[in-house]
Amino acid sequence: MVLPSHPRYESLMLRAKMVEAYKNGILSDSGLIAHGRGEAFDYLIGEKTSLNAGKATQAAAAALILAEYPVISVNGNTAALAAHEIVELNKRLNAKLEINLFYSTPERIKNIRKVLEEAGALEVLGLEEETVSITGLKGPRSESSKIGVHQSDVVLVPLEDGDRAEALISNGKFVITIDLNPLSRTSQKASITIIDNLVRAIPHLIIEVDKLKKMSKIELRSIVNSFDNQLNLQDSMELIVQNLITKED
Ligand code: PTJ
Repeated sequence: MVLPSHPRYESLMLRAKMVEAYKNGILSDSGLIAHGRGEAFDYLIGEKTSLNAGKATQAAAAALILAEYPVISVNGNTAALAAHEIVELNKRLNAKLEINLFYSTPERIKNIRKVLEEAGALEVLGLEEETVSITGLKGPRSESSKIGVHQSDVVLVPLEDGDRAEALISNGKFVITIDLNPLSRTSQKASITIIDNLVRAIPHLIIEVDKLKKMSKIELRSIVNSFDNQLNLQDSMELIVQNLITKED
């Protein structure tokens, strides 16, 4: 048994949650590996929300509030780690929730739908509705719901794969991602990248949405326009370098 005093306690608890989600047919086998990569980057950023992640979260909240047709895309890792929080965020934004899987199987879609519905989701897209292929992508992951991602102006895609993120941008979407790796293609290509663990980023996003909802459109636009994703990613990389120099445990 891992004691709460263990320095990696929270990280190990999350790992156990992912193993459980894999056994329950929610997470793909590659999702476990992706989580391990995330763990390594989380360790390097200090396992806490950085100042620059806070700035990106604020800009993401502003963009999502301003959106005319916001959509939150859910994959296995997101459902396993933050189903309740994603559903809560979705309700605050009056957004659409769509299941989009890289390693798609009818069984996993069914299981993820159940997790989201149990977390309180009233409508889940990505199941039976008509789909449209995202230009520039091939295969099952190119399909997106006609009344979901296809119609969106702003899309939140946590832990997205690089090809899909790039294709969404080329299709004119404003793409917000959450990814612990500032070097990933998704991080580099997205309109706004939150370099933080999904389990910290979504609750912070909910708090920011609540705060910013009182602001005018002009103020919100100014927050989005003054955000520079490349500069923010650079800050995350500098944080990692600093931590590598000074880290003790
Ligand atoms: O559920 P599916 O079938 O859609 O598959 C989802 C995965 C994540 C397996 C798929 O999209 C994939 O292969 O993703 P990648 O290309 O491995 O990218 C995952 C990214 O998420 C990596 O850059 C990881 O560092 C990052 N990551 C992993 N865990 C977390 C994370 N970022 C934020 N929070 C995490 N908890």
